[in-house]
Amino acid sequence: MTAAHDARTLFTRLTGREPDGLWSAPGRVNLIGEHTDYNDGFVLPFAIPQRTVAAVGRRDDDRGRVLVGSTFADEPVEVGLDDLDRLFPTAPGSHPAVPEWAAYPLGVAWALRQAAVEAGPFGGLDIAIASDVPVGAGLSSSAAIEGATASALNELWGTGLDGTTLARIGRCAENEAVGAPTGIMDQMASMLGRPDTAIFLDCRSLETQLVPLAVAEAGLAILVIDTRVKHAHSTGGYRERRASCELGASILGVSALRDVSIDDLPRAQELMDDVTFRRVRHIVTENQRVLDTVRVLREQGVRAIGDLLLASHASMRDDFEISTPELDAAVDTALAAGALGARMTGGGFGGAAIALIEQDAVEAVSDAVNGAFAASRFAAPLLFTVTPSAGPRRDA
Ligand code: GAF
Repeated sequence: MTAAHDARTLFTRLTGREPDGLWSAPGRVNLIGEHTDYNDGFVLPFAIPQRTVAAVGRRDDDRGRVLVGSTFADEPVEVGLDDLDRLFPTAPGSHPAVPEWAAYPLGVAWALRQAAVEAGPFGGLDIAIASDVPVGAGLSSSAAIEGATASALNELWGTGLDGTTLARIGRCAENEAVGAPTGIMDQMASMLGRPDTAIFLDCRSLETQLVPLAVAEAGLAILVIDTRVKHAHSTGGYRERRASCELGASILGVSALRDVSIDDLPRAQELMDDVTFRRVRHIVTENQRVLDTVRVLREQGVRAIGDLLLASHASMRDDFEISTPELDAAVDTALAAGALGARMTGGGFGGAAIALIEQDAVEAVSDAVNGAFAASRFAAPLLFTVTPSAGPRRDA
């Protein structure tokens, strides 16, 4: 894996020694269930083979400092462990006090110390990060950084926390250190990933069920179409969508849209403006589509979920309005070239789409998508297939 090599090389360059170990965690694709997580709803993601690696070593000075460097950045950042409490939390809507890339691993160190105070004192660390997960592609490169860092610190600091607790720590870093108001789907997908399996997660209880997703066994492939239109969740549209959902829930008198059913939609339409209603309708119907997808996967297998993927995309395009011309072109072209289903995946406003296709159609669908993007003068997309893969691990 190139990320492992890059993380080790960077560590040695920064510190002049070898790391104590290498820990990695994967990015994710969300099969279905978008923007439902922060509405206490349902999601169905899986971990992908692309991983982020943290090369980490204990410091032998007594300064309790963290030095963090990354192949994303020119300069490493060094802070005292006690200074983390001064740097974070980041006020909602403002920028972190350290470069944003560094707020992910440093935010994990901060949140982990808070969650396991009794396990201290905590020694200083040097951390070098490298990633094979494309950044800004809607594939959770940020959750992969958080998962790799949390796994390393959990072992080196002897805190012994479980995967769900480490996912909560990752989300805390994302919300309170980076300042991105995201849900917990990505961290749970990264921490709990398993080969050939999707993670059905109830975002209210954090209960999970493993759903078999043996795509290759069914003669199929999942093609990722990264449009290379970068998105960020700390700003703009993501925050606005979340606020609309909260407004819709408060108008309906529920704590979260999870508590609204499809039968409630006519009443919702009478009570709120059209935009808020369409945001609500996306969440309510998307929750149902997740439940339907789990049932169809179990009863009929992966070949039968294509229409649910398409309905999800249409809802994100028309009701939630988080798609882009590039994502719509990716979905439409894949479908015209024979895909069983396709949808944008992740937070939207850029990033990637996925297409469920026959294994022997990868080249034809890829050619069609490349051709359509060139004809529309879009940037050339990045195309690759993914299989549901394992969660975090120690690599060396
Ligand atoms: C991003 C967020 F980080 C997730 O929590 C989730 O809301 C997703 O967008 C949309 O489903 O990945």
